[in-house]
Amino acid sequence: MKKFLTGSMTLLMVLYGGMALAGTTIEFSDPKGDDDGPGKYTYPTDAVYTPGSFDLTNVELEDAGDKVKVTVTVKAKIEDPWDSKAWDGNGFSVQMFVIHIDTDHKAGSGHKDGLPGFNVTFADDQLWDKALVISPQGKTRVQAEVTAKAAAMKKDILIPTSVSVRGRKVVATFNKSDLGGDLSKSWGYQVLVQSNEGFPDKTDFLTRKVNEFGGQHRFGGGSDYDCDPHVMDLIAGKAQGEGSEKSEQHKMLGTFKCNADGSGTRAVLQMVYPEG
Ligand SMILES: [Ca+2]
Ligand SMILES: [Ca+2]
Ligand SMILES: [Ca+2]
Repeated sequence: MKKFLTGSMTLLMVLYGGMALAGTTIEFSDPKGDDDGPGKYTYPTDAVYTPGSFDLTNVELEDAGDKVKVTVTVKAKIEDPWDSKAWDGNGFSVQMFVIHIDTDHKAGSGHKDGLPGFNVTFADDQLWDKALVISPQGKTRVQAEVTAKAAAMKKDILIPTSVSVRGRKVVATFNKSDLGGDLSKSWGYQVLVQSNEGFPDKTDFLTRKVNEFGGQHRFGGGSDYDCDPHVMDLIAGKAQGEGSEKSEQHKMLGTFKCNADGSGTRAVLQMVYPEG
C-alpha cells in the first residue's frame, strides 16, 4: 500500500509539474479568401506571389520557458523563390508578418502608428506596446531597417532568435525577456500580413506598396498615394475563423480616407483580446 501511495504521489507530482511548466498558448484563426485588404486588393502579377500566399489562416503564440514561439499559417505552401539563404535570410521570400501586442489596454499608452509603410494606426485605447517582426530578411538587415526607419519604436520591436519554415507555416522564436513578461490572454493582439520588399521606399520598413493598378511586384486595388493601408490580411472580430470576420476586416481596413491631393487619414485598427 505504501508503495502504491508513493507511486501515485509521484505520478501526481509529475502531472502537476507538467501542468505548471506548460505555459499559456494563444490561438487565433482567420477565414480563407480575405487576402484582399479592405476588400479589393489584388496580388502582384509575378508568378512568385502564388495564390493564397498572403491569406492568413492561423496564428499561435506559445509560452515556452524563456522563449515565446510564434507559428503563423497561411493558405498556400510557403516557397523560397528568391533563395533567401543566399542573402542570409530565413527560408522564405515573399511574406512578412508583424504581430502587435497591447500589454496594458490603457488609453494613450503605446504606439499609435503601425510600422512605417503599413499606413495604419491603432485605436486610442488599444495602442501597441510590442511588435514581433517575422521577415524573410536576416537579423542584421531587419535591425538596420529598424534603426534607419523606426528608431523611435526601436526598443519595442522584437526580432526573432530563430525562424524556420514547415509547409504552410513559419515558426519564429523570440526572447521572452524582450516581451517583458509571460504571454497573457488579457493582452490584445493584431497580426498584419504584408509582403517583404527587399528594395523598399526610403521610409518604408520592408513593405511592398499597394497601388491603384497592380504590377509585377506591386499590389493593386488601392491608391498610388500613401493614404491606403498596406496590409493584405489581418485578424478581426473574435478571430475564430468565421466568415463574418471577412467583413469585419474589410470594414476595419476601410476606415481610411484618401483625398484627391494625396493627403488623407489612415485606417484605425482594433486588437483582438482573447478574454474579451
Ligand atoms: Ca485569411
Ligand atoms: Ca498599449
Ligand atoms: Ca483576415
